[in-house]
Amino acid sequence: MVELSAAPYPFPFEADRAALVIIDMQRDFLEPGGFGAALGNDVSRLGGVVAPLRRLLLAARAAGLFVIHTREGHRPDLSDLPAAKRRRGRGPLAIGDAGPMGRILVHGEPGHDIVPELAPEPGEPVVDKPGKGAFFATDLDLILRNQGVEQLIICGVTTEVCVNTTAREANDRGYDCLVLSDCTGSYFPEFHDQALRMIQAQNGVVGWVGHSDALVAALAASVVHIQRRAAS
Ligand code: TIU
Repeated sequence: MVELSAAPYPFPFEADRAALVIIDMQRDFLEPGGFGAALGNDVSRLGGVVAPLRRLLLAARAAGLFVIHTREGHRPDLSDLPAAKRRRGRGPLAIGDAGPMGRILVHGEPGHDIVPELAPEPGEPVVDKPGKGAFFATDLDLILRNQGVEQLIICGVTTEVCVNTTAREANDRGYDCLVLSDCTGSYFPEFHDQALRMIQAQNGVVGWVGHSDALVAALAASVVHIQRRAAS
């Protein structure tokens, strides 16, 4: 166990019980012409997350930490898209409409892909999620429990929407969550700050907030490849 600097108090990191969960680092949220832009957002605000998250991802792979990616999106026939989700927030383009990166937030389209810098490697599960939370209507919980995971390092976008929803879902399911401030991002800086405050408030009512520097250092210092415990 390594104590990582975090708020509201150090996070007791146990690498063999932990997973790095990377939320929705998709072109649809980070690049012009996708879902984020269709909602009226300045997508350039998320760009700063890629470099620190890539550094962490490479450190996690080198150390053997379990890595899992999520993607928000829908079936091409939109049968898993609630009518309310399609109606709400629609700008010039709605979910399922054709845009410059293909149909907005639809499986298999270029915009649905994870950005190349963070592309999943073999052995890293990719969970497709129709909602904001990564546990809703997915097999994420099953995958994590099968791997003996009890701690989640949560990164990705956006801090107050899919990251926060996922942290809350995970917290209620009994996982300890560490959310990394520099590896999460929002279209709204004030929402990013407040979302992180909400997680750590009340002595960690949802979890911990830390920085990737501490985790990267801990992973780099691990002399042996992490031996993950399989669930018994
Ligand atoms: N709109 C917004 O900030 N986020 C989303 O719709 N999805 C995710 O956060 N992934």
